[in-house]
Amino acid sequence: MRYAAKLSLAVGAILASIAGSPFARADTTVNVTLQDASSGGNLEGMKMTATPDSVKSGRVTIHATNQSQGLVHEVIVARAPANGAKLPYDEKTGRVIEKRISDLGEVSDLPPGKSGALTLTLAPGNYLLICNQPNHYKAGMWTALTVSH
Ligand SMILES: [Cu+2]
Repeated sequence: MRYAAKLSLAVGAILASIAGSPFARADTTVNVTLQDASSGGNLEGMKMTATPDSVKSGRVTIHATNQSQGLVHEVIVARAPANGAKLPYDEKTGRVIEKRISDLGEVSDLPPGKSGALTLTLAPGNYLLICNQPNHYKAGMWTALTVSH
């Protein structure tokens, strides 16, 4: 074997070992669907689904798709309050009080049928994904995301 070939094999082995290390994890994508009664099926309230709903820490892309036929939806990523407490909520506006939550980023105001994405670096912990269009959170448009080590 010629020296150059040996060298490239060695480099390949090193790259393979890096790829297998926890420092070179591929980005993770969480697909989030946003649905209401206009989306088809027999959904009465509103629904947000995250797939998967549990990921490893690091860079996570939230890819949101609004499957509604008529309503704007959105996804706000927030740290879940400690000890299972509820998010601060304003009954008058029908919205979670955004300035009182740890809002890490959002895919805002997605028109019906549209998709959008957001990439965040998430530490281990419990997160909530919510839609904060008026009354949507209360109608069930939120879901949990767990980030592990
Ligand atoms: Cu919504």
